[in-house]
Amino acid sequence: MSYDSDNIFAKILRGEIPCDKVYEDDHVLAFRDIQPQTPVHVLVIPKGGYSSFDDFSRDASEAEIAAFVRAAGQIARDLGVVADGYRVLANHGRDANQEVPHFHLHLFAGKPLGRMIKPLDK
Ligand code: DGP
Repeated sequence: MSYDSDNIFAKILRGEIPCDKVYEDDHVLAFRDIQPQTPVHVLVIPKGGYSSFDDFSRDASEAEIAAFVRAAGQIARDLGVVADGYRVLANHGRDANQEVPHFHLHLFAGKPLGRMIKPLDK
């Protein structure tokens, strides 16, 4: 899908709407999810215009990808969630219920998170 620069995270990046920022560098912004699903629920996004993990993994530069991965790990350390554990997750497309078409990693922590997905019915 082509990138929609009117999406809500593009507006956050342009400073048109506020966010509860937890981290920023040249390539990455991270802020708290507006509808947290866990006590710690942070969204990590690249500053570049990528719609999902699909085009980010294909088109982003090595520097953007490295910065993104390094930042996600650093954010978890800064939030103090490494010892108890955390989960990172990215939704792409319809079957994953991606709502915002700007690539983002969810970082969930702060309570036992259970199994990742339900087992398939046998
Ligand atoms: P996803 O389904 O993976 O596209 O998740 C999108 C997440 O974005 C969802 O958990 C709610 C969050 N979200 C939507 N709009 C806003 C907003 O304006 N501000 C913040 N901080 N989070 C938002």
